[in-house]
Amino acid sequence: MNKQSLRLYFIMGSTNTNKDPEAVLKEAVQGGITCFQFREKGEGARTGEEKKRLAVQLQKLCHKSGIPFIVNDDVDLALDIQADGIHVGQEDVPLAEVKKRCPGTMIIGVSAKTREEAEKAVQDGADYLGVGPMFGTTTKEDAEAPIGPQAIRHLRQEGITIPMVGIGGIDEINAGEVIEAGADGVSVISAISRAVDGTQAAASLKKAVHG
Ligand code: 3NM
Repeated sequence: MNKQSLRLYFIMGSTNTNKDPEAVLKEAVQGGITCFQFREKGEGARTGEEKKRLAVQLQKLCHKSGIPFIVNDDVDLALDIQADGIHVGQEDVPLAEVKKRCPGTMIIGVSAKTREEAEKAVQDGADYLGVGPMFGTTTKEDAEAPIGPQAIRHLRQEGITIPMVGIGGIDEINAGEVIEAGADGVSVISAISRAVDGTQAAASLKKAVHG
């Protein structure tokens, strides 16, 4: 996968915003996001046909803007709507199974924080890693203690060379540290989804990761 497309990776589901998710994604695209992940999780999350309807709506917007559309965790949905990729955590479907079911062209992202998890993900064919939480976050209900940008620096020192993004509590102030530590990009939810002006928020983050 193209590392450049991981530079500003926006993640969102309907529970991450009080606004219309499509409107928020439009703002984010205008502000310069380079990748999008549909992550429909948490209390009140949509399921079944309703979830699919929202996914397709957001996917269309991404396609129009040439932005990769990645589905979190739900392999059936990703295959059904022919998403550009799928992202799985350590507790989700095993990577080997995802690889077996998905076409070789599909981007596969994996959450990993330790050297062991990262090496296994690379061996099993991950295209990129999501490493976190970098900083404190309240967005993910079961998020663990922050591991900081140094976790990315360590993984690089340990020889992990595949594309990596930092995630968790990242904003325009601390995004630069994550890049400096060796990440190819930053993943954010609330810094854009909860912003008053998503376009401005995305543009500020974009500036922070290019500076
Ligand atoms: N995964 P925010 S932290 C979805 O550590 C997610 O793997 C994490 O949201 C991990 O940008 C996280 O609002 C939440 O902090 C990110």
